[in-house]
Amino acid sequence: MEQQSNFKEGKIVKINKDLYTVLSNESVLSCYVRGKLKSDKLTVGDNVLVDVKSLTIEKQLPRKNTLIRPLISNIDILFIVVSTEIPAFSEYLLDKMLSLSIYNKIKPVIIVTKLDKISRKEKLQIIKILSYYKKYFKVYKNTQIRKIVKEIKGKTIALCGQTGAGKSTLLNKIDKSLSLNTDEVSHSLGRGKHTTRLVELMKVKGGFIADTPGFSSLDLNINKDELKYTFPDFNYQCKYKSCNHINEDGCEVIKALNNKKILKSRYENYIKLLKEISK
Ligand SMILES: Nc1nc2c(ncn2[C@@H]2O[C@H](COP(=O)(O)OP(=O)(O)OP(=O)(O)O)[C@@H](O)[C@H]2O)c(=O)[nH]1
Ligand SMILES: [Mg+2]
Ligand SMILES: [Zn+2]
Repeated sequence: MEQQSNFKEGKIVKINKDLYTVLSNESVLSCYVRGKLKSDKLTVGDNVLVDVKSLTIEKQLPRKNTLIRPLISNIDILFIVVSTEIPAFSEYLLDKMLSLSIYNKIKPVIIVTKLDKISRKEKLQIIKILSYYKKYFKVYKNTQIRKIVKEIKGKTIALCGQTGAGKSTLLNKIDKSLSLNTDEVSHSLGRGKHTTRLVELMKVKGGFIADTPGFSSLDLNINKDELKYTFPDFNYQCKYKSCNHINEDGCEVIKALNNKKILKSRYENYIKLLKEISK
C-alpha cells in the first residue's frame, strides 16, 4: 500500500526533448520517462502515472484520441480559428478542420477573427456563409470572449488554424496573464510567420488549452467511406445506405444540393477531400 502512494496521476502539458512537464493536481513535475515505456509514444495531453519519488513517468493511461500535426492527445474541443483577411477566409480549410475534428470525436467550435479588417460588404458575405455553419456547429466571433470562455471549463482544448489567423491573440484575450507572443502577419506572404512553435497545454479558465503552431496544411487520415459522416449537414437518407453522394442513383444529398439546402462550397469541398484521400 505504501508503495502505491508514490504514484500520482497527471497530465503531460509540455515535452521538451526528453523532459516531460506533468501537471498533477496543482503541482508541476519535471519528469523523465521510464526506460521500458516508449517515450516516442507519449504526447502532450497524455494522462500518465508518475512515480513522484523518482520523478519518472511509469504508465500511460488510455487515450481518447490523438491529433497529428500538431501532435496532441485527449482533446475534447477544437477551437478552429478562421481569419477573414490575411490569411484570407478559406472554406476549404474550415471544412477540412471540421471533418478532422468530427472524425476524431472532438467537438468543433469555429472562431472567426479579423472581422474588423474587412469591408461591410465582405462582412455581410461571410456572415451569410457562417449562418449556414451555425445550424450545425458552434460559431463565435473572437470578440465574444465571454461565450468562448464558457466552453472551456473542465475541457482540454486545442487551437488550430492557419498561421497568422489570430490564435495566440485570442488566447491572450481569454486570459490576459498568458502574454503569448503574437506577430504581424507577413504581407508579402499573405500569411503569418509561425510565431508559436511548441505545443503546450496551459491551465486556462478551469480547463486546459494548447496554443499550437499554425499550420497551412493538415494531414487527413480519414477513411474514404467514412468522410461523409463527418458532414452533419449531409444527413439525408439516400436510396442506398452505402451512397457516397457522388453520382449514385437516388442520392438525396445531391437533391438537397440542387434544392440549395446544402451549401455549394461544402459539397465541393467534400468532393475535393474525397479526391485528396484517394490519392
Ligand atoms: N485587426 C485584427 N488583427 C488581429 C485579430 N486577431 C489577430 N490579429 C493580428 O494578427 C496577427 C497574427 O496574430 P497571432 O495571434 O500571432 O496569430 P497566430 O494564429 O497565433 O499565428 P501563429 O502563431 O503563426 O500560428 C497579429 O498581428 C495580431 O495582432 C483581429 O481580430 N483583428
Ligand atoms: Mg501563435
Ligand atoms: Zn447520397
